[in-house]
Amino acid sequence: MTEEFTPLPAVVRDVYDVVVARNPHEPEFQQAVHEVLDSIVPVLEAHPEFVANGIVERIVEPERQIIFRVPWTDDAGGIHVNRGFRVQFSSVLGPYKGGLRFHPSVNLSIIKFLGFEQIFKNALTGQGIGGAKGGSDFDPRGRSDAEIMRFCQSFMNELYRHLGEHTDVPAGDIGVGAREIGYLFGQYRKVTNRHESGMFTGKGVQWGGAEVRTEATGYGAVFFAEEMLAVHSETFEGKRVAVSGSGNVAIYAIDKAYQLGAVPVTASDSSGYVVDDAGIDLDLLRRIKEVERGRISEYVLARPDARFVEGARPWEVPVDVAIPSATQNELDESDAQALIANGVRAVAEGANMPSTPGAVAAFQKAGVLFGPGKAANAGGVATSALEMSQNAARQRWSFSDSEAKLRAIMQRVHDSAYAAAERYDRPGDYVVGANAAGFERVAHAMLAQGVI
Ligand code: NDP
Ligand code: 2IT
Repeated sequence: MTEEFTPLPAVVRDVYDVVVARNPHEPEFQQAVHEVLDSIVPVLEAHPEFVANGIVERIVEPERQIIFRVPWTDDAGGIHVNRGFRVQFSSVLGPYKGGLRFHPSVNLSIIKFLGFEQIFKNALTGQGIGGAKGGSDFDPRGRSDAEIMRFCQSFMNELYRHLGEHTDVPAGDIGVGAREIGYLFGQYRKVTNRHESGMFTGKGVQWGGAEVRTEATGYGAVFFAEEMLAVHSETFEGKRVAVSGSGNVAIYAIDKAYQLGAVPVTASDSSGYVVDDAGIDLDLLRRIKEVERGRISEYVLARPDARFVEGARPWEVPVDVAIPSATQNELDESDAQALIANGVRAVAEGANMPSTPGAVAAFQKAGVLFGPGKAANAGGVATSALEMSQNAARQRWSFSDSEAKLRAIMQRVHDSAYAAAERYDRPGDYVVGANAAGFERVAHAMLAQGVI
C-alpha cells in the first residue's frame, strides 16, 4: 500500500488516530476502518446520540481476539507450527459469523480488517448475524489430503472452545473450502461429542449444508452488478466481463455471468491471468482448479487461442464489467485507470477490499458503477444465514427456492445501499450507502443494548 488516505473530518479523526496508535503495524485494518469512518460522517451528523454514546469508539475495538498455536506433523514426520486466529468483532446483531482463511499472508491485520468489514456486511443482509473472521498463516499449497486433515484437526483442537451455534459460526474463505470444512466440522464433533449442524456453514449438502451456499458469493456479486446496471436500464446481455481469481467466488461469478448472457473473458491466480476472447471454458477451469488443484497457466494448454500473461492482473483487458474475486488490494489506481480508459461500466467486488482507496476514488470520479465488497459479496454470508435457519429448523430447501431467496436478498442489499446513499445526499455512491446502512443498524442495536 503506497497510496495515502484522504484526511478525515473532525467528528471521526480522533477515533481514527487512536486506532492507528493502538494498531500501529496493521495497514489493512487501518485501511478498512478509514473507509468506514469516512463514509459514516453524515450518519453521525444526523445522529448525535451515536457520538454521545461512544458507538464509534466501541465498534473499532474487537469484542475478543484469540491467537493460538497450531502444531502439526507432515507426511515425512516433520513438525510445523502455524499461528491460528479468530477475531470476534461484534455480536450485537447475532452470533459471531464470518469465514476462516488459510493463506501464508494471514496475520492479525488481515483478520481484523476482514472481521471489521464483516460486521457491516452482515448487518446489511438484514439477518441476525454478528461479525468475525479467523484463519491461519498455514499454506495449503502442495500439501497432501492427510496433511490438510491433520492441520484442520489441530486448528480445531483449540478453536472449538470458542465456537457454537449461538456463539460463533465460521465458514470458508481463501484456502478453506468443502474439504477443509469437512475436516474442521468432524474434529469439532469428535471433541465436543455434539453433532451441532449450526456451528459451521458451507457444509456438504449431504450432511447439513445448504443448497446454493457454494455458488452464493459469485452468483450474488453478479446479481448485485445486475441491480446496479438495471438502475440505468442496462443488462449483462452481450457484455464482456473480467473476473480475477479462479477459486470459489470467481468460478461461480463466471457461471452466473454466462447465464445472464455475458461473456466472461478472464480468470487468474497469483501467478498471472488468462484471457480467452471466445469466453472462459468453465468446465476446463473447474477441472484445473477444483479437481486437479492446478495452476491457471495450464488453461492455455487446452485452449491454444487463449493467452496466459505471467505476473500480471487482468485489468488491462478491455471489458464492460469487472468482478475482482481474488484478494485485498488486487486492483490499484493504475489498474482502475486502465479499466476506465477501456470503457468499463460497472465494477462489483466479489473479494473483500480488492480495490485500493485510489482505485475506488478513480471509479467514482469517472462515473463507473461501483459496488463495494460489503454489499456485492454479501450473498455468501447471507446464504450462510439461510443454512443456519435450515439447520435450526431441521429443514432442507431446494436449489431453486434457495437461489430465489439469494436473488431477493441481493436486491434488498442493493436497494438499502442505494436508498442510504440518496438519504445522505450521495446519490449513486454505494460505498457511502453500504457503510451507512450497515452502520446504522449496528449502532441502533448497540444503543439499545447499553455500554458493554
Ligand atoms: P479461494 O481460495 O477459493 O480462491 C482464491 C483465489 O484468489 C485463487 O485463485 C487464488 O490464487 C487467488 N489469490 C489468493 N490470494 C492471492 C494473492 N495474494 N494474489 C493473487 N491471487 C490471489 O477463495 P475464495 O474464492 O473463497 O475467496 C476469494 C475472495 O472472495 C477473498 O477476498 C474472500 O475473502 C472473498 N469472499 C469469499 C466468500 C466465500 O464465500 N468464499 C464470501 C465473501 C467474500 P492462488 O491459488 O494462486 O493463491
Ligand atoms: O467474507 C465473507 O463474507 C465470507 N468469507 C463468508 C462468511 C460466511 O460466514 O459465510
